[in-house]
Amino acid sequence: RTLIGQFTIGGMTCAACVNSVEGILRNLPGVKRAVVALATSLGEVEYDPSFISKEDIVSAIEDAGFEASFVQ
Ligand code: 9UX
Repeated sequence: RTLIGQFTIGGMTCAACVNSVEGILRNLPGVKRAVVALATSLGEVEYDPSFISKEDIVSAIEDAGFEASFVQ
């Protein structure tokens, strides 16, 4: 099963922030695809909910020093 989650991500100010957030997301177990956009502060993550929850995804982003909240 695959779900798509959309997140607002705060605190990204340069392209390297985007790369680091995408890298964090792509390394999480159960994450199949992750794309983050600097201009809109939005991220989209395709994930398997039997491995990871949207709350865990938010926590992983926040542990890296950014703010995150789940949109839908
Ligand atoms: Mo850019 Mo982001 O110099 O954590 S990497 S601000």
